Amino acid sequence: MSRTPQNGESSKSKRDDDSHRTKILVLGWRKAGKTSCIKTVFQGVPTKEVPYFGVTQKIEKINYDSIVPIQIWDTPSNFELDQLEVPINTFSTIVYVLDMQQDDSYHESILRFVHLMIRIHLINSSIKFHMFIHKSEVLSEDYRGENYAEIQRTTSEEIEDFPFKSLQQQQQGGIGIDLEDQQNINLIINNLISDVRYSMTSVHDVTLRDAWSRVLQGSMEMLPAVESLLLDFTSHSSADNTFLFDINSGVILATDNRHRTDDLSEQVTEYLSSFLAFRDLYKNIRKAKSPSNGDANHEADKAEDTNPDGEENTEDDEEDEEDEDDGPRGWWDDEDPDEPWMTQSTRLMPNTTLALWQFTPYLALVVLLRTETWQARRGTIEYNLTFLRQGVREILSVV
Ligand SMILES: Nc1nc2c(ncn2[C@@H]2O[C@H](COP(=O)(O)OP(=O)(O)O)[C@@H](O)[C@H]2O)c(=O)[nH]1
Ligand SMILES: [Mg+2]
Repeated sequence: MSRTPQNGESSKSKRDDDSHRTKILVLGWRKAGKTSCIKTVFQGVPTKEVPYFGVTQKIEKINYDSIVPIQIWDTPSNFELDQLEVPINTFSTIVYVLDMQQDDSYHESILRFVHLMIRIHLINSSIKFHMFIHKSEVLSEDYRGENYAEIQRTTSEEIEDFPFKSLQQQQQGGIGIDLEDQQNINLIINNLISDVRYSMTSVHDVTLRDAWSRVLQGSMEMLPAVESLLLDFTSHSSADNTFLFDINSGVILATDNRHRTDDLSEQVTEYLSSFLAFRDLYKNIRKAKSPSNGDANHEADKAEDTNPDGEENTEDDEEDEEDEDDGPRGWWDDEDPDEPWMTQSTRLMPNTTLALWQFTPYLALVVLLRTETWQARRGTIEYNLTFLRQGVREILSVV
């Protein structure tokens, strides 16, 4: 799956150039579920195939094109940081997967996480850490909550107890921080404890998408700008909440953050995935304009785009000139502004309606609002949507 038509067909050199991708390194014990966490969400592999994944033999890089292009590195068993062929600075986030049902061995896994985290943090303190406390559906609800809290508590304790001074000798002070100084150590401890994020996950429910949503949002530099556009849209449209989704993975990329709760996000994520089960029915909207299918669609669109089409022109021209080694193209390069959007609305309860628009080929906007607002103001809302779309486009084009 791919946002970028150029990845599919036109240029091998672009496909090989990963420098623009935000990189996420996935680590963890063998059989913790690393490959499952990645493939079920970003490669659309059905959950029932999870038990049949082979053991990952070598680092595998999974490219995924969303609001930002990302690359997730899946690692094999017994992976050591020294085996990385790139500096650790290459990564924006480390996701550590821990199998929560293995309560006899998870202390060992936590120790490893803490060790990795501290080593990496001392090289680059802006790298983010996120622990997926995985396979949660296996445990009973009570036991699950207990384990979850226990794992977080142990992680914090192990960070506090870490023998920082041993690293000072090992690295001969090369990290530029004096680890003999307890004040420095306290600062590092506090930063790590407060920055590390935890999510309880399972491939069998929506929690995994939610966890990825936090990871992706954490690595999106433009997130605050997109959020404020969504907030603006929500209030101008008298809606309650707005969510921007990545269609193919079903991951929320941004929300207006108003009165939002995790429960609400989960429900909306569930809604989107059940709705998307019907997505083939909606594809025809696109096909009506460009007669080809699937990825080939983009090729056809590109050919159409070479016709002058008003305001799109300047950007297209620029892109065409540097077609050889230009940066990544955005979704807007292939979109037809006159094309109708896929849209759908559901009355959930007498008073609440959920409306969805396909916002770009890769993004969907889900709006939660009062049914009477929907009935009275649909036109205004769709009018506001045009501006929201334009705003998102502007943000993405400067990144
Ligand atoms: N119960 C349960 N099992 C899972 C889950 N995710 C993965 N598994 C199982 O864990 C095992 C190892 O998964 P895999 O993704 O290959 O782990 P990796 O070695 O860390 O890449 C497989 O047998 C999966 O079926 C989950 O959410 N719940
Ligand atoms: Mg694996």
